[in-house]
Amino acid sequence: MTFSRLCEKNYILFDGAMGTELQKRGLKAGEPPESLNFTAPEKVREVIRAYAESGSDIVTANTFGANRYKLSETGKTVGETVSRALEAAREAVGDFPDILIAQDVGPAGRLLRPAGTLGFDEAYEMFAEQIKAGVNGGADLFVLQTFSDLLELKCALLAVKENSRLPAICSMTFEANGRTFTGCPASAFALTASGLGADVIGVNCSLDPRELLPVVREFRKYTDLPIMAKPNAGLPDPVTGAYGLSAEDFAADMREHASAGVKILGGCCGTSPEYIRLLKETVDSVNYPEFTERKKISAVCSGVKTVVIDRPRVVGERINPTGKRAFKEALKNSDVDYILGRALEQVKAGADILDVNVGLPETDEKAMMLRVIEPLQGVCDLPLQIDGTDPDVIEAALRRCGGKPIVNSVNGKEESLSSVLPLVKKYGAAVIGLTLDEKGVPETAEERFEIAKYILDRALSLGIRKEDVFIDCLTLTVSTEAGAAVTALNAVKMVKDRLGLKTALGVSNVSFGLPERDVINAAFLTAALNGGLDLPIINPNSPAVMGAVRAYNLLNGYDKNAAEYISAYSGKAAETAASGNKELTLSEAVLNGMKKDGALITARLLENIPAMDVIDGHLIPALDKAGDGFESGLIFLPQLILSAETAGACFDVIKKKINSKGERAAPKSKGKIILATVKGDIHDIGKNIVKVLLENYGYEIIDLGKDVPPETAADAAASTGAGLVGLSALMTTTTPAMAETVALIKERGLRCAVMVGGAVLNADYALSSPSSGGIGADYYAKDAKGAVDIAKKVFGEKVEK
Ligand code: THG
Repeated sequence: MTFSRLCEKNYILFDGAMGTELQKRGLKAGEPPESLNFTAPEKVREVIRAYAESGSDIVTANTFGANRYKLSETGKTVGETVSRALEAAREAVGDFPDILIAQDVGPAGRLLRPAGTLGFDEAYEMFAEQIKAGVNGGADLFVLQTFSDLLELKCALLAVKENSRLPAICSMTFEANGRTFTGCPASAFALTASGLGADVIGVNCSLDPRELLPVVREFRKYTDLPIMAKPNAGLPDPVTGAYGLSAEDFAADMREHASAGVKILGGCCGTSPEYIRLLKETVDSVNYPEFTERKKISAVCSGVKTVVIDRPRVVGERINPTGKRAFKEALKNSDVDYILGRALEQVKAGADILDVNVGLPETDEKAMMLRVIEPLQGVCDLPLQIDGTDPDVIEAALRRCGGKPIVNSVNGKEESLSSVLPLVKKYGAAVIGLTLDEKGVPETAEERFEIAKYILDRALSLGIRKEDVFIDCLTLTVSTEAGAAVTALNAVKMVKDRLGLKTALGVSNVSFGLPERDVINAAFLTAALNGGLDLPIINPNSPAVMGAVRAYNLLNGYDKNAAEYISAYSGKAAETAASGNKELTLSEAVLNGMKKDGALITARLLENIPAMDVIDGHLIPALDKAGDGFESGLIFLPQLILSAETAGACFDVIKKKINSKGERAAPKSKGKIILATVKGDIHDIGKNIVKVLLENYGYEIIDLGKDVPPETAADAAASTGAGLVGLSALMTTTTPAMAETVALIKERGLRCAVMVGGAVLNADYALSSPSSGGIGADYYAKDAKGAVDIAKKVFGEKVEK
């Protein structure tokens, strides 16, 4: 059986949970499930066998965490673990010849830069090792699942594509807000993974079938690929560990997924062979819905934001050294913060997409591109447009873009077509085609149209979608070419009408060499938009030019109730009268994770105001703002981490200043808090979020890490005199260790409060006494924000509602 043959079936049945099934069979808390491939392979076989007997078309080998980082504690190599796991799976399904075996590939377990410390190349090597082991061990396909960072998923998928020819199912884990934990929306995932050559787009874990239904419906708008859904069986009961949804309810709810056109159905945490058996009965009684061709859309995205090009979208041109002395200096000095500043400026001014050009003679363009692209995606959430001619530079940038970027550009020259288009195809990008060829820029619109047609044909022949080809009919300057503007406009109309393609134009080119350029740029832009221009490449900081875009959108019905227009200009007069300058504030630097700027602004502030006032009046409010933004979903974890780091850099400057004056050393923290994931539990992601947030609010955190024994926690509470201890547990099996830790702290008579949190707890269970089966904590933190409120209460601060 092959995967493509399997796709001819009505529905494809996946399996259910591996982890919770192995726990039932004695997997100890904290023990890597992959160890059982060696110590108890019969249990692994038993689980897989049961899924085969329940009707699974695909079963999963016990390899979810089989990567070099997570296996380090087992003493086994990736190669031997993967090969053992695949062997166990093969033995288990021996007499089911049609069942496929998927190698399970989970995330690295460490965050990628800029939010974490793991480099892209390092992560790639890690995934490649796993994939090669799977190929050698005879896996039939890969299932990359439970990912939350789109860049990490991309890294893993590239490792599959570049080291095997096997199919890849890509699945991410979504929260109730329709985004992953790092802020990736369903649309960005579907666009990016489809472009990179995934075979299936899916969702697994975290929520129950009903909660995940909107996510799979959203997938359908952005991809034609088969869709997979493997929800959890609800949430576990904190005391019994039983999951909320029975097998019957789960199967009934999954019927809606089947009717919505989800092709591959299975389960995640809490589901068992019984769930799969009932799920099979369900799908056997539903007919896969007639696949209606979806409306073709043009769209690009970053790892956290999708931009659909269904109306004019502004491409900011300011990350470009052309004609700018300061920018050239910044490139020569590798001053990344300068470039990030230009990015933020444009985001603020209303850009939808950012063009990134760091090419300068006598500098290493590729090195610079690599230096810029990572922090750029940390501070701004817009999709990028990679501007360059060197295929090496373009590819380097494409690999590290956590989304679907635009390549700017390819042109009609053979050399360009044959080197750039394959990259566009491989990385699933969109591309701007310039209407010039070996003979230069044609004088007539007709000839430019012919080149556009040729570029489109070449793109289509490589399998690039028509919707991803944008044509730039080339703006030349009217100062030397009287007919330049008219020719470009005529060509735009022809490309729109006859080819139906989206169009781009470097609008500002039109006015090179003339005074008051914005006057010309704005007028040309309006004419071009009326002629069908979709992607004006402009300076969004120019009020006249941005005004032309806003007015066009309003006049053409894209701006409902004039909401965008009003929000851009209301209060404008008051604002310009009051401020006058546009200097970056400390708050902006912190919120955008700009360490160097933050440090500089702090130093400047310290020249005029006392250190404590800089902290209380500037830094703490900035951190509060970041915390608020995170809670209300305006910013996401990577940005929160960056802003915490930036605040740290600012504190360092303040500390130095205070020390040099012989004043009191470190700024006072609002209170000391110990955090730990309890013994037996290796999930520290929840604890880490709480940590970041508490630090953001100015508390000093002593982080004991994960798998922390009760004694260690109690000892630390005693020796540090912390006023609050926070304990986290994510598995039902580790809540007893939590109760033990609380008991020990109380037993020793330590004067600190204890708060507990984690997905498997509820207030009742957390706060009730151990004698009645509870944990006996002083406080229950429902989420990270709850932990902050508790800290405020404990340390005597007002809790805002
Ligand atoms: N088509 C496509 N891409 C492009 C262009 C295009 N990318 C580059 C360019 N043209 C669009 N970007 C710019 C960037 C800067 C300027 C014009 C277009 C510009 N710079 C001033 C100068 O050179 O004098 C500097 C002004 C300053 O110092 O602030 O005008 O056509 N696909």
